[in-house]
Amino acid sequence: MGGASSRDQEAETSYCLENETVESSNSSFFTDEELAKLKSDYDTGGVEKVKTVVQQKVTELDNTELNVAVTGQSGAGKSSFINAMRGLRSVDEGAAEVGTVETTMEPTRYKHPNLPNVCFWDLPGIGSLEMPLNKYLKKMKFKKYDFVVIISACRFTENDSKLAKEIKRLGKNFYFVRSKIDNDLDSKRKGGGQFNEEEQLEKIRNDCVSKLQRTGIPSPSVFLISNFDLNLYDFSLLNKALEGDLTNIMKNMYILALPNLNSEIVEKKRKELRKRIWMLAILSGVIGVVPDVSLGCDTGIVIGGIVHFRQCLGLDDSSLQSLAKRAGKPVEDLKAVVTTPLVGGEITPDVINRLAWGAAAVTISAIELTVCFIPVIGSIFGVGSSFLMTYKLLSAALDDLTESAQKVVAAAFGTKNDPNQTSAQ
Ligand SMILES: Nc1nc2c(ncn2[C@@H]2O[C@H](COP(=O)(O)OP(=O)(O)O)[C@@H](O)[C@H]2O)c(=O)[nH]1
Ligand SMILES: [Mg+2]
Repeated sequence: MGGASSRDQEAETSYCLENETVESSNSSFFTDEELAKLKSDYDTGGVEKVKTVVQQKVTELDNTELNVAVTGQSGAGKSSFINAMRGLRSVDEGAAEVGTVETTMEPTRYKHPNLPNVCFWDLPGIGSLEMPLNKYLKKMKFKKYDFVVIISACRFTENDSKLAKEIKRLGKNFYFVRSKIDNDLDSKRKGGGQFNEEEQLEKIRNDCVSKLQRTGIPSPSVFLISNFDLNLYDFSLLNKALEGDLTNIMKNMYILALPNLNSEIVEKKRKELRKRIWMLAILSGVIGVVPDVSLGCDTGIVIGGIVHFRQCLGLDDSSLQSLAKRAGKPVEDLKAVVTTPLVGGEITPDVINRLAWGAAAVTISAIELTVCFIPVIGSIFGVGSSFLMTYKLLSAALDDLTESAQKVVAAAFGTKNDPNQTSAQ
């Protein structure tokens, strides 16, 4: 990429439409009313007026917390589930201790390694402290959590059911998770005779459902998982259920916090991260606001955005180390498949300039246009616009990082659901 003048020429012809079919309701963090207000603000005050509203939304995004409570009997696999969700093995630094008897009445908080606003709370075992349920409910303050996961390793009890009803009464969502499915299948397999995995899973599911029905939950959903390999069984169904229930911002945080297990998760993360690009581009300003001539836009915003993408896509050094350990592979094997210089070092204007993205066409999804700025594309995407450069650089960076994240996940786990690959503890 050359100097400012060559960039300007490139910018003139450099946007095109992408045919992306995304649900419009999920395409931004704004409600319909907020979007309407944004458009009228733009009409009366231009980008400068819109900037304040966008800045507020970015601040809201950065400050929102997602608090997940994990409860169930002692030994059910609560701590193991939390570790798996945080991409850690039980022996890793910062992991929740596994296999220990709960002696405290206090929930323990575990922050997500890359997203400190996402917290998992390891609750004391529901039946382990000889405490009446009412007292447990009061002490655990379920109101403060965004949703609750109730884990069982064998059968859901009446306590689990009562707990679920109380959580529902408080207006919170709960999810029944049946852990240690790997153990169940192993014993069945070793038991001899005909073995059909799908049949066995269905049997376990039905058994959990009927036990819960007997305790008074009319149509419960139960998700079967192994904390040793979230790529297997019902973990993706649990995610789907959660995505359907969570608000836009919470859903965004939940998806970004997921461990990188397969290409589907990486792609979901890309979609979520993309929602931020136009907002950051707005904050970077429009014509005449060029705080850093070397990139033609606000360098701090671009670099900050790329660092955020890299972490959420699990490409920072410590995420790669954790992934390598989980996959039982040397971290060098994972780093070897990375194709972008945005991984493995400091991101500077020089590194970004060397990628020569300025010459690339910008792809704007139809949805982004309808949601945001169709009528103003001429001015906002105009020649020399800081908005355009930021939009271009962040879109290209996100594409490059996503491509590398896909390769890393494939190198770590092989193809999805390959039974010969494990992410064991
Ligand atoms: N096979 C298998 N073992 C598990 C699974 N989840 C937990 N465990 C084991 O079950 C024991 C209790 O797990 P832990 O997470 O400490 O349970 P907690 O008391 O509910 O926190 C430990 O030995 C774990 O290694 C699982 O999904 N599969
Ligand atoms: Mg525990």
